Amino acid sequence: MAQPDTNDFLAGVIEGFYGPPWVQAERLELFDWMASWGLNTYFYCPKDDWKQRAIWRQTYTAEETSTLRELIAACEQHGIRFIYALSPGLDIRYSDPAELDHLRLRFEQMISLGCPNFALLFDDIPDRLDAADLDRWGSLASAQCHVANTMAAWVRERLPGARFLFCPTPYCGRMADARLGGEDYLPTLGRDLTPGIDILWTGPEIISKEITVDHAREMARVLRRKPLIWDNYHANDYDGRRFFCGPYSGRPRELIDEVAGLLVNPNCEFQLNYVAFRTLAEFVRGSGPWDPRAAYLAAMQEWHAQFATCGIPISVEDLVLLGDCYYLPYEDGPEAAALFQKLAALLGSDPSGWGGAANDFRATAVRLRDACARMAELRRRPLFYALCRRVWELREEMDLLERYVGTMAASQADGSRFGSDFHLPGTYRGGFVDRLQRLLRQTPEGHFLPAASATRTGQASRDHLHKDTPAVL
Ligand code: GDL
Repeated sequence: MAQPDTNDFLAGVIEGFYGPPWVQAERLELFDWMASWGLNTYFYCPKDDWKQRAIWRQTYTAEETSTLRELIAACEQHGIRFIYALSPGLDIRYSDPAELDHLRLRFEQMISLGCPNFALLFDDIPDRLDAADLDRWGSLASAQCHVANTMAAWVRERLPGARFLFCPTPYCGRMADARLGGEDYLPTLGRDLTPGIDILWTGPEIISKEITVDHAREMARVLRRKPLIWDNYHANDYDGRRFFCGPYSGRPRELIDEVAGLLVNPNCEFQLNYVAFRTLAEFVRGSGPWDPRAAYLAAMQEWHAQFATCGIPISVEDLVLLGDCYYLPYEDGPEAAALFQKLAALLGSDPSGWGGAANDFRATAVRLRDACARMAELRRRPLFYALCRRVWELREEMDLLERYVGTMAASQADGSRFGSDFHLPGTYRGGFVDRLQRLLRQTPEGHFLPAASATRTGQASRDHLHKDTPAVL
């Protein structure tokens, strides 16, 4: 298998999520990590840098340009390729020449700061054209190709070696199947987008569990170039309760030969991305079959150095147990999976038959609860701040469940009589959103059903709903 020794293969990080962009100190730390691990690309496109997307026509202020200049220079010093993107798709009028002037103005501003590479992104926008655009271009794909080809040519006149990236409106298999962007969007792109412009692609899904060689080859055929993977596997902007510190996985090493690069768009919280980046670097630089668990355990050993506390130390074993609870979107780590299985087995059976299994569960639950609590003692405060809201919740659940199992095992009493003064209705699992979430349930196949229909055969389900809808907020 050819290794991406040449700098042509893009391997690195996209700052491309929704929510607060990273701060400069985090980006500078990122570049140190990347340079020492051999990741070569940083792609700047935070969705909520509002001049990137919401008010893309406005140029940067002096203060903003100085931040960007510093960022570009830091990349250069670290031997990292800096790519800058604009996302004009929310309201661009493709057939209005003044819009191209706005794009040129911004790119000009970025070139003056030393920016070497550019991108135009058309993800997450309305997939329709106004009447003038429809009349002029006939399709969204043609309109976008016109803008991207014009801008790529303009950039390359000034920077002949520049890389130019394009993100389509349908950017994953599911969107393409749903004909987002109109009939033949992707074939039109393949045909009309200037060769040499890279096309970003997230795989079969927005958050792809797997990206196979066959999938990449099929996309290369349609797009007439190897896709450049925008990998959302570790992104957590869509769910504020989770983060993902599992290994880069679900992609075989052979994929490297089939794509123009692998760029990960990770957790919003910079501090929580150590394992994501470290294992990506290992994936890209190593050879032979990929062993995600081994890569995870090795990365956790390293990340552990950042978990020094001002109190009782956190062991690597405890960190792995905690990390396993926040593993990957479709997968718990094995230790979290085992803990869940044990608990589910206990709760599904009569306490009189629990025997040693109760104490077994309780020992792990206490370990996990205490590891969560100890995060408050981390010396690296930004790491604690990134973790605290999430591990607070896990700690609460572990505490409750451990006491529940303990009480039941001791008294072998009826479960409904167990109460916790720390978990009262309205404050525990309270809130409007939580109640909304319980009204609709999702089947494993992805269909949504009213929660009441789960047991619609009787009144029981409706009673259950009323019980779950506390008067206290
Ligand atoms: C997306 C967005 C991305 C976001 C991610 C995860 C692309 C091309 N765009 O659809 O900005 O962070 O999902 O929510 O992936």
